[in-house]
Amino acid sequence: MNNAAQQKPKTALILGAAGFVGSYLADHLNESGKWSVCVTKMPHEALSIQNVTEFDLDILQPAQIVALLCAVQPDVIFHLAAQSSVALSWKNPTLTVDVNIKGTLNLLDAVRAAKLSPRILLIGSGEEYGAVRPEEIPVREDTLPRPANLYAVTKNTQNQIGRLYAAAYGMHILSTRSFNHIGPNQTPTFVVADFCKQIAEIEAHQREAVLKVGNLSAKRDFTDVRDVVRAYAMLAEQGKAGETYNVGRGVASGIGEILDEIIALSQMKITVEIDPDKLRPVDVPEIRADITKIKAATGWQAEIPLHQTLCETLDYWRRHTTKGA
Ligand code: A2R
Ligand code: GDD
Repeated sequence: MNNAAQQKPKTALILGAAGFVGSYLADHLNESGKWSVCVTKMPHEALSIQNVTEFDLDILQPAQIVALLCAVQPDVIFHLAAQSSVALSWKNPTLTVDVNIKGTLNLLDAVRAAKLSPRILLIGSGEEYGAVRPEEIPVREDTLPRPANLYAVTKNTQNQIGRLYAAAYGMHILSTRSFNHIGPNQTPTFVVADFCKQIAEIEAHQREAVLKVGNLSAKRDFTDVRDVVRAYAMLAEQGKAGETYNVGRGVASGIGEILDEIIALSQMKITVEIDPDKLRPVDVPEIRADITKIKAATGWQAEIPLHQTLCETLDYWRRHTTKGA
């Protein structure tokens, strides 16, 4: 028997696992064979992840979190539960503040109340950097964050709470600043899933050949979700308490270029139209990660080419779109 087989698996707890990233992370941890995986979902959500123990949890209910932690006794907590949409944060600021700030505080206070000392990975956002100056791109973790939307404000507050609790209470909390992540099964609130879903519907004759878009001039740093969850697993084991790590490819792609690349994957003749509803009050022109720190700490870097992710995401939507007349 080798060493890995002899070791008792550690327990990983993924909060907010019914979202986009959760199932990829659970599958990745299970495949490594090193973890026993527990996951939570909101009571109204459904989960279809293999080999996990499932719990219902609303992170706005502190007593539920304490009871869960006492039952699970996690070695590592991946805090994915969030209001994750920048666009929705403009429309529902209160929900965004409640879930992303109060929810995180509830979690950290529950860990203290349960007298546990797990490693905790808080998932933040590249959006925290906000209005970066051109000379600050690619952005390093020590760049002054200037959040330019409410989602980014809440994630930056989460980061500060994490650092405060790590310093004040000796908790093993570290944070990511995750840049845009994409792949099959993402909700079409986000740009790549949105474009691919519309193209699949056009191909299936579910809608006319007009693709509705928002701001095409923005540049963002896109990474496949399967690379992202690899980074989370590595950081949970090798990251340093109190620290923040960028998780991104380190390459910025124009949204217009991505749109052209996805349209080129289709045989259809498609017209592009700006939908004013998809434009945001503020949209930072470019965000791109400097990934020196995570590379030095874990050796991680993105491996899956962007083109592959775009092809797989479009194919996912083709499989999930019913053919029209
Ligand atoms: O909003 P819902 O019903 O889709 O549920 C989301 C869940 N969630 C909560 N879980 C527990 N208690 C709450 N009060 C609560 N409110 C929302 O967190 C959803 O199932 C999950 C987040 O998943 P997604 O929105 O799909 O985010 P994704 O892409 O998996 O991102 C994971 C993390 C988040 O912290 C993002 O802000 C960051 O990566 O980019
Ligand atoms: N959603 C959407 N739909 N975005 C569009 C569209 C469209 O039709 N057209 C252009 N965009 C632009 C947005 O204005 C933005 O500049 C960019 O595409 C990416 O938008 P989203 O995919 O909605 O993602 P996001 O950058 O706002 O937020 C995502 O990335 C963050 C990290 O950088 C989310 O995954 C966040 O949870 C994450 O923290």
